[in-house]
Amino acid sequence: MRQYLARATVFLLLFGACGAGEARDVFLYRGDPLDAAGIEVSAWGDGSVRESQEPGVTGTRSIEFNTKGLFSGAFLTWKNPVEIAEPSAISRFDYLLLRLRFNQTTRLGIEEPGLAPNIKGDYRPLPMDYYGNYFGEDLPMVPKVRRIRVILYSADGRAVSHSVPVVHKTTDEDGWFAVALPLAGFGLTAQSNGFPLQRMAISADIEDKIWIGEIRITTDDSPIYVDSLDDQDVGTQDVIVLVGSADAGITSLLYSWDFDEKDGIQEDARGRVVQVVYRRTGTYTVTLTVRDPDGIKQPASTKAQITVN
Ligand SMILES: [Ca+2]
Repeated sequence: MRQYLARATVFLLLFGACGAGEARDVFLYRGDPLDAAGIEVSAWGDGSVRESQEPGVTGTRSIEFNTKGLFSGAFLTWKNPVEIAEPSAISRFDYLLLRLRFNQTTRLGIEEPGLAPNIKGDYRPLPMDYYGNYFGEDLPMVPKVRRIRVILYSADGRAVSHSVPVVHKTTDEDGWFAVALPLAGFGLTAQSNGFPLQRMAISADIEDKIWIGEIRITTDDSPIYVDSLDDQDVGTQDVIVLVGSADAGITSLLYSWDFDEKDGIQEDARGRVVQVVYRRTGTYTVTLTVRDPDGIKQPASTKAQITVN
């Protein structure tokens, strides 16, 4: 009963703060002309930025910027600061959601092991002849950019920064990718006394041209769901390609694989698509664990049996 009352109170608070029971949504940019939106853009470092006539997600315009790395891109400045972390409204499931379109895309492949965030955006193609359920052409096109970095500046002189991996999933039909950075990842919580956003800097880990179609604060508490993997019978020396699939709303996800449960769960490979060769016969349990980089949500995992004959 106590728990019920507490939940009811939270519900009322949220209801009161958001009105009409809607999810918390604070729009910062929705594709309107920049003049009308009260936004000014300027280059960050050796990046460049301009208003584009390319339609945004819902509006008639978008913001086009060029980045050459994590310290190069665009500044967006709001003439009237927008409160994004109102203490009575903010939750740990609040995200800064960017809808982005990338100039350079590539076929999803196998991640390079030990990938550093700012080295390169290449995926290794799948082996031509491998044992598995997927063929290369079924894999989605994904941005070459692997990481987006954002710095937020408040009207009262604070600056907070964060970066997230770009999610490896398909776009909407117009090619927009959702890239969501949790406010908690910026250190913004109910204890932050709000955050009147005045300026934002945005960059990416590799050189690219990127369009911003929408920017908003939104809530996403949908849990991480991992699709089950199929058991497989293979031979020794077969190259097995495993493709993970998971969903958690707009949240970026990291895929971590262990190829043999018998010696415990380690990270033998990472990424949505991985390859493994078993050299000895036997039965192996593969474990895929999916988590969000900021640990906002509960990790989820699934297992499959690989029988090597
Ligand atoms: Ca293991």
